[in-house]
Amino acid sequence: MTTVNLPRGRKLHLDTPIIMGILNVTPDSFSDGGNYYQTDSAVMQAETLLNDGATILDIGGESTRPGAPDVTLEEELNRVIPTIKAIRAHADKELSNCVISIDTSKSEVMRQALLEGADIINDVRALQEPDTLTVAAQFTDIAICLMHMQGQPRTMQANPQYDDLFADINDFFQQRIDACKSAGIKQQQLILDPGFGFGKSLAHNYQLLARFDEFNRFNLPVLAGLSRKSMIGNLLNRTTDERLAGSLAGALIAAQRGAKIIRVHDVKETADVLAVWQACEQGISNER
Ligand code: 7PJ
Repeated sequence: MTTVNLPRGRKLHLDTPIIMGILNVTPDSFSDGGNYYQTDSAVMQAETLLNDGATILDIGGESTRPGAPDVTLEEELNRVIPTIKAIRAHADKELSNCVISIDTSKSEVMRQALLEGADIINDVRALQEPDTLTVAAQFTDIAICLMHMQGQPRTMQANPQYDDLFADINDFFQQRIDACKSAGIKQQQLILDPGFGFGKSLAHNYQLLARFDEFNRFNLPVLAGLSRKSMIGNLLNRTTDERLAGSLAGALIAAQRGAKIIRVHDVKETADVLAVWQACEQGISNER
């Protein structure tokens, strides 16, 4: 469980939590304002995220922010494929060899991204869209993040309701794990994510955070993504660019409750927080 194999013989070491840095290549991304639409600036941003301490770059061309417009296949490809190509072709080896995750729900975006060297599929729709299971099964040693969402991005925050929040999410995970296995994907390739903010009320989100460790029952790595989300903003009454401290608190709590991958915008600050926590853990074990 602590190591996940990736293409080209590489591995993700998850003994301690690692950081997935968000690289949005969208003109309407709510927190970056679409600053990285151009490939050049996306590559520069990729370099910064890695230097700041990210292990994975999560490249996304579709905004799944509540109410965001749908993106056509062509548009999404035009955003993410040139970015992946430019990173893989870069002279800086640390950059060209980095672990790339493709944040998409479309099978053709997955296919082209994986052909260009993406290592991880990060799908907020958990491989439920047409042909996605088939495409994912065709690539050896990729990792796949299956995220839970209730409803669809456009309407999911209208009135989310659950009979039993944890049972519903765990049932969903089991069903998607089974679907992946039936398609020929190995269980060890999978990462789970309860999906903060995706069809969840403020109360639901904090229940998830409080009992995040319950998702460890599958013996698969669990990812936490709450960076700058409304669960921080609505709790604190903060605009998107005032959510750093709240996001850091959330990241630390998730990590302490077993999250192995922390998906964030603010990589440098999150790396500092995790390093202080890890030093403390070391201090505790050195005392024994
Ligand atoms: C998540 C994501 C998340 C995973 C987004 C945002 C919205 N992928 N993609 N988990 N959120 N796996 O970053 O605010 O929570 S897009």
